[in-house]
Amino acid sequence: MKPDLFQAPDYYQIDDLLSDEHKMVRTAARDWVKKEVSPIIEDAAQKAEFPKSIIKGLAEIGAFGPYIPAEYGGAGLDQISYGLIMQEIERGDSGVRSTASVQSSLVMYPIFKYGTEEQRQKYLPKLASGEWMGSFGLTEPDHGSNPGGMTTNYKDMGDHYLLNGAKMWISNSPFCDVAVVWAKNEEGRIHGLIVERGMEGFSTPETHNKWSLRASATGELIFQDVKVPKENLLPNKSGLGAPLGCLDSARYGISWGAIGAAMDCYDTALRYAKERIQFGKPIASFQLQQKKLAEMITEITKAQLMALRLGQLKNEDRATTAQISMAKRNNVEMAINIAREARQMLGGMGITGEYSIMRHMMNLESVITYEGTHDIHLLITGADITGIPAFK
Ligand code: TGC
Ligand code: FAD
Repeated sequence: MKPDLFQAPDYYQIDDLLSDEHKMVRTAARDWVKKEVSPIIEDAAQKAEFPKSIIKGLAEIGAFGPYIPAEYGGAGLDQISYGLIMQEIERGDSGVRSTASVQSSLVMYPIFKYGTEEQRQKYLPKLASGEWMGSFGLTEPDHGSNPGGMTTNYKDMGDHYLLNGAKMWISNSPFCDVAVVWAKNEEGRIHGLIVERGMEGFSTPETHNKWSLRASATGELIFQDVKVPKENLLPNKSGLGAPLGCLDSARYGISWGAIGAAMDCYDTALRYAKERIQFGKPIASFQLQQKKLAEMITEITKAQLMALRLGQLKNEDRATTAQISMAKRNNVEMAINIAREARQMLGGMGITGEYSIMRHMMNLESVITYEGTHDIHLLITGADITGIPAFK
């Protein structure tokens, strides 16, 4: 792969709206991605392997629990810093950002928000340092967009719970130490349970043959009469709103992350267009190529402003689920469109692993599907503005 010459676009001087701490956090993440992710990520994606060697570095830049308080090992940062870290990581690769999103928003967040003090003390510091890795089991083979229909269930056996069922498409599952699993009790109410690797009847087979997010490990979570200790139930919230609350946090991070992927594609295409000569001129001198670049930077700038405003609202605890859906949907679509245009600008070189664009483009097919599909987010906006949910 070519050396990482990335220069971040900031067309509207949005940096002026960031604090010194925001910029410091972003610089640390950006430098780390250049040094530790860019040199290895193409190879990892080609081999379809999650590069476990980066776990320690992810922890060191605060990517595991950026907004979890320091007393539990988190970085104690605000929501804009969290967004900026996700942006920089996804600039390197969406699969690496996925690992950080799951660990932070889908594993640490529910334990912090819905767990007991004992659970926080036991799990959060180890998850923040990367000593333990987590996964989040909501989706099932027959229940993806409609998680409320889940059939994974547990029974109260007196001194423990007995868990049965299966989850599918689970990021980090093949190597996770703990899984936050959503299951129905005997009354059909959804609760979160912390399942640990090594519990009898719990297995995590890997899903192979992916053309997308190849540097992220995806798999199943299978529960066959797993005895889960009673103290592993998350007691402080139940119902579908509990997992959906975690998704709000992860989707918010993705709305920033997608900007990173888009910036990388734009920056690569801009540099290439200025250097590539055809018909005796750089291709950047042709109007059709300038149109592509001008539209890319316009869309990136709009997405940056949207994410920043959403971050301000999140910092004030005022961001709604529907606002988050709009940003996730808009920014991921923006990124995938830019990846497709940028790939064309590189001609034949665009399909090779010499450049990051094709990898981003394929990754973004997962990003536009997980954490709620593009269609589902549109319907969330539709339900919000009309008051009429059109899901069912
Ligand atoms: P609905 O009737 O709308 O809601 C059920 C209950 O939940 C409450 N609620 C929320 N609570 C907190 N936060 C939210 N964001 C909430 N949204 C809804 C709601 O008030 C209600 O509460 P109550 O007390 O009245 O029962 O539910 P529905 O069944 O009609 O579904 C709505 C829909 C379709 C929007 C929802 O199911 C949905 O978002 N589906 C998409 C599923 C999804 O996003 N799955 C993601 C799985 S995780 C993943 O993909 C990780 S990828 C790895 C990575 O991040 O990198
Ligand atoms: P379906 O729900 O079957 O949807 C198929 C199509 O139908 C979509 O286009 C959808 O938009 C459309 N559709 C569905 N319902 C409606 C409707 N009411 N109206 C209009 N159109 C509709 N899940 C986890 O729990 N944890 C994870 O860590 C995780 N990681 C993932 C990693 C990867 C790489 C991928 C690909 C997925 C991951 N997922 C994870 C699962 C992901 O959240 C689901 O794939 C997603 O929610 C969609 O579910 P589905 O694939 O079953 O598609």
